[in-house]
Amino acid sequence: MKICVVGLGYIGLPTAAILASKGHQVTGMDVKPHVLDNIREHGASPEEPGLAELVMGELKSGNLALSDKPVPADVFIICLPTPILADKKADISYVEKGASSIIPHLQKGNMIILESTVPPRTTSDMVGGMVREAGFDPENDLDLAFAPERVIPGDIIRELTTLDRVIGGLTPQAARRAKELYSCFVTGEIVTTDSTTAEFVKLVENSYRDVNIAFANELAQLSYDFGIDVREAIEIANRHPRVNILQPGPGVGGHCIAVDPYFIIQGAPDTSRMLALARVVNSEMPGLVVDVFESLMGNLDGRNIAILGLAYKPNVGDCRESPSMEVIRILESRGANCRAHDPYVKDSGIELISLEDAVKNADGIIITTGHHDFRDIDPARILELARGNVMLDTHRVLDRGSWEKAGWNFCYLGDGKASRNNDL
Ligand code: SAJ
Repeated sequence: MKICVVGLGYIGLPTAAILASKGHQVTGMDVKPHVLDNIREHGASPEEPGLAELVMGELKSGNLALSDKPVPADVFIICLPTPILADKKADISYVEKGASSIIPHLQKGNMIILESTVPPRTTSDMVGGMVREAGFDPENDLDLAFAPERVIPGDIIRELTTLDRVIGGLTPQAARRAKELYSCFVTGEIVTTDSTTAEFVKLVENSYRDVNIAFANELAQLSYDFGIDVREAIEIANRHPRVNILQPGPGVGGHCIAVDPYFIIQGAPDTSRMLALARVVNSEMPGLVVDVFESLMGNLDGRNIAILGLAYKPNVGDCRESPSMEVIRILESRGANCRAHDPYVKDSGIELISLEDAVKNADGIIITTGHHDFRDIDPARILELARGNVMLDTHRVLDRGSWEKAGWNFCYLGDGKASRNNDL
């Protein structure tokens, strides 16, 4: 089949390359010239195992072509971003532009598949409405489907091909046809439904995780009320066969879990009470981090603070919606001078320096991302460089015993037992 993949980001590019590897004639299209240049030169980021080789191989084989405009095809797959606006509503303008750019190429019998995470009813109302305006009957002239991705960056190729998928069609025939296409590379089960249910399912998966992390984070907040160590309590509670509490931390980041619940909330704000509250609890965590730190350090005004970790989660370089940024913002609003180090992050909008430079003359240190590399930091060496000795580990990556032995005033986030004597 001739397939045009619109948007060559972290989902569009691997999807285009995998479809090409199954013998389809794929054109990957992106409006950004530097995205196309990068793909031509490097294939893909080396952080994604196997992807660059796959892309390069398919470009060479001729099954994958690149273009800055959509081309006529049997199937159009839209993989464009849906960021969140300042008012916490979904920004579907990229999807809207992408859909309108393929309309001049549409012919009866074509299929349009939307992969971008969108508010429920976007496939039927927005995409359906656009094709109707262009003179097509969205149910009879075309097949419209929604096929959300579920992959985790760093393991995209494996997850894209092996995870179960949900595909929702505007009609049962559209769902069947999209399933047939995806069956060429998905070894997991493909469950079909209507497009609005599939949109809802995608949002529910990430909202489920957000609510569960909020539960763990609320326990961390409660640990200071009751003088318990939250991780110890969770570990013991999780021994119950039907209890599986997640881990608390400095908040929830990333472009999915911290964002997707709002796509449900915007459509039904009065009913989405638990989702909204989970967002509130998780968004409070950077403030708790700074309060705990302040209780250890005293007044933060004029203090030098080293922030270790800007990425939103361990061992990746992605800073989108990272709680570390909010921790820095709050510290600076209380007069602190922050210096940040992250071995994975390349571009964050915040100046990044070496570990040594970040901790030099620091009055205190906060571990804001649980990068495994941080386990190798030598506490004695860091104490020599620093000016103070306060360390707050929000992810429990460091070994408290060895840091205390080296002379650090060491604290884990959510350890209300150790904070009993502090004025939190
Ligand atoms: N986090 C905690 N405590 C935990 C687990 C995670 O505080 O116990 C925090 C992390 O530190 C991070 C945030 O949550 O800040 C999100 O990280 P994550 O690893 O849970 O998820 P993402 O955002 O990298 O990827 C999610 C995944 N969704 C689910 O697990 C339901 C992934 O499968 C989706 O494909 C992806 O969102 C997406 O694109 O929607």
